[in-house]
Amino acid sequence: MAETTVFSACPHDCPDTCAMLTTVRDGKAVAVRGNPDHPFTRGGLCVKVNDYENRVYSDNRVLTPLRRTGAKGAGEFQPITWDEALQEISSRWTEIIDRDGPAAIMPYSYLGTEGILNGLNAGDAFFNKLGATVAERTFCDSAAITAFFMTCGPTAAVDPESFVHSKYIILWAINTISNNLHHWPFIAEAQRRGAKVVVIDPVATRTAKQADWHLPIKPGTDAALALGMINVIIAEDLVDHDYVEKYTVGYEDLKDRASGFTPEKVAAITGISANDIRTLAREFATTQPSVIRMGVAIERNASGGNAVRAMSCLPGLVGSWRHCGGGILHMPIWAFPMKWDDLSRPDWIPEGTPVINQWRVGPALQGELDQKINSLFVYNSNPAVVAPEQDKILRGLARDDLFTVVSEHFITDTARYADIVLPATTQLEQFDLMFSWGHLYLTLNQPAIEPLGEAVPNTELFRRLAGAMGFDDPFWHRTDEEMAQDALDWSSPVLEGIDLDSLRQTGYARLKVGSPDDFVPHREGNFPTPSGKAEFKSSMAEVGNMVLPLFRQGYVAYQSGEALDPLPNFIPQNESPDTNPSLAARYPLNMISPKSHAFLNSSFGNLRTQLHHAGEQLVMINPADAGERGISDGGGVRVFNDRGDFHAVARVTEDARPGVVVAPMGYWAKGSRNGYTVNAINPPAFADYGSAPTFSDTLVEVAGT
Ligand SMILES: Nc1nc2c(c(=O)[nH]1)N[C@H]1C(S)=C(S)[C@@H](COP(=O)(O)OP(=O)(O)OC[C@H]3O[C@@H](n4cnc5c(=O)[nH]c(N)nc54)[C@H](O)[C@@H]3O)O[C@H]1N2
Ligand SMILES: Nc1nc2c(c(=O)[nH]1)N[C@H]1C(S)=C(S)[C@@H](COP(=O)(O)OP(=O)(O)OC[C@H]3O[C@@H](n4cnc5c(=O)[nH]c(N)nc54)[C@H](O)[C@@H]3O)O[C@H]1N2
Ligand code: SF4
Ligand SMILES: [Mo]
Repeated sequence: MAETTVFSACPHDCPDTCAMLTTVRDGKAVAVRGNPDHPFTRGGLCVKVNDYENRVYSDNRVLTPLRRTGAKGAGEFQPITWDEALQEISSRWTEIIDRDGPAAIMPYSYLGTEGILNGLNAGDAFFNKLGATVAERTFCDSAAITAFFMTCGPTAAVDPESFVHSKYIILWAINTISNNLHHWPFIAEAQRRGAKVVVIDPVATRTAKQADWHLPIKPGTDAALALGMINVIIAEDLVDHDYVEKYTVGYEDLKDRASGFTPEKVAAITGISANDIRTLAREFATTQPSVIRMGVAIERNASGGNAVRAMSCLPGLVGSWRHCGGGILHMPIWAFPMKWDDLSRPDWIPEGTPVINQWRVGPALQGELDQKINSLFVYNSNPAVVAPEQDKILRGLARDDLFTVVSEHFITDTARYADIVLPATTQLEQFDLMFSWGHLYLTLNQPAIEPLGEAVPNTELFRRLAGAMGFDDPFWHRTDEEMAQDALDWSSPVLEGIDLDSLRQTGYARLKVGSPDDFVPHREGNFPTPSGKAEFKSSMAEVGNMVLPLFRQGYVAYQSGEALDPLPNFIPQNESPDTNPSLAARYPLNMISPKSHAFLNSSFGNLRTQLHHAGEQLVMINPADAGERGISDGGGVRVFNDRGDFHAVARVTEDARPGVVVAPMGYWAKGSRNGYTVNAINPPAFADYGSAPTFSDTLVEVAGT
């Protein structure tokens, strides 16, 4: 029996970007496992991807193009050929372009795969050439990135592997063991060597349970906590004055701003006692190297960007940046020498093309925005589940006059509404290269098997669409490997000695950025900010709110022009007893919707192993809140507010702090008893920076069913 092992890479939108080994027997992938040689993967995958071959060979895979035969949403289709599908798409689009202009077509995409070729930017060049509406993708980290850039600039900042050297680790709004699993061994190693691990999270997550100290903060109040820490550090003179003087700007202004955030005042806002705030600040300042690892949920509130601004000031204030394993870790992705503009071709965007933020797809499909959308093209995403205003999205997708095309592995809740479904390959059937937003390795993914049925990678999908629309630029005639040559700056010093040939030998390569035992990029400042220093007072605030090019089809970074506060501040949640007492009287509970342990966003929400693990849509509620409402563990409940409702099973547990209910996201419609999930009731409002969502600012009521 012919058996080979192929270098693969987990495609998912997860900071771990695991290097996989795929075992292929007689042309069939029979198993995947983590590459044991890879220093971050260390031979293990996770509950989502351990049986990836079952995703690949699932009976429910879409393997040919399909045309809708039943009503929209019924999920009834018949197979057609690629020629028929392309013919129909090009004739419908030509009709729409002639009648309404190309901006009536809107792409919708995110990170179904994170591959450099098939992922985030895979369709940008095509839609830019077409003149379609520019779809702004601020799904994840857009507020945090903006805030981090304003303070520290685009820097990898801390090697996650360097955490073994840390002595004080704050895991802030991150559920490492569920969402960034492969970072955990480095943290656990530090803990064994004597480090203290602190988790700041409203929920006693799997991660919080392994920590030395869990601070169950009220959602949306982290900016106040960080400012309170700054207040204590300055008041008790725990400042590294030498570092502050040489390598930071705006100390006096920050001192002024933080003076209002006394521990007592912050305790009232955050629900964390003044004593605990003092202890946290003192320990963080004096136990070096101290480090913060922030999660994505930190940004999902009215003060999210400001929280990251304040947190990013902390290491400069106490000099953590001097040490290996000290500082604040956001996303090491900035170390990868990406050529975003070559991938996206922003130069092809016709002047005056409208921009619609993807979070607003519901209103866009309802015709509530200036630009009318008459065709939606979805790939790498599942808006029916992942975006707020679910009801508007579903009603929009049901519109008879909307021409919807979805490229997918499965008939998702979105694809059910498509006029045409196109079959996409999985990672085992395609070539790609992976950057990472959680470590410093470039990973190769070689095709392990032939594409199943008529599935094609996104690269080929857009080549075919370009052909159908008559685009004949040489850009569309490149092979995947030629595209990989163009997508990165291979002459960058961080890729010295690394090329596709060397990657074929090893499967992955660490960027040439020094070793994790001596990765201290900001020992002497050197921040990639306008001043070259850590900017407590941000000079970039003047240009106003930003959305970065990679989120915008390579469009020039959008700047609102309206200047931001140059100093971090705390802004109360949009929906809270303080800001909206009458709403809070009717809907007294604060819902958050974090990631599910067994799903990857909505991916795997249809697969047996992962569904078995996740069960049906659940909501965690504290015994005190459950008792008041007569809700018992395992009982059915309705979670609702003025925007809508969804049904769930109650899990009555002290793990949720009083006043907070926790409904993991990612369930498909059939995972909930009434066909709606958390995003039916999440708000459409944006956070303070970067058009990030405000899912943690959601007031709800829960009632037994
Ligand atoms: N298993 C699994 N792993 C994943 C994913 C998945 O869907 N499933 N998705 C991937 C993606 S796309 C992303 S962006 C990352 C996200 O990774 P994380 O940032 O870890 O994401 P979340 O689970 O949304 O939130 C983390 C924690 O923040 C807490 N939280 C919510 N609101 C607040 C708040 O206001 N303040 C504080 N301090 N804590 C708060 C939640 O209770 C939760 O435990 O995970 C990636 N990894
Ligand atoms: N309430 C709430 N909502 C959230 C979040 C939250 O925490 N709470 N998190 C937000 C975050 S952080 C994120 S990142 C987004 C994630 O939102 P999405 O990126 O939309 O994530 P998925 O739901 O996993 O959908 C990806 C889809 O792409 C498909 N796919 C995979 N590979 C390919 C491929 O190669 N080609 C094509 N054509 N399709 C492919 C998969 O089958 C899947 O259906 O959700 C956001 N929504
Ligand atoms: S989802 Fe994350 S942890 Fe799981 S295999 Fe993929 S990269 Fe690794
Ligand atoms: Mo995300």
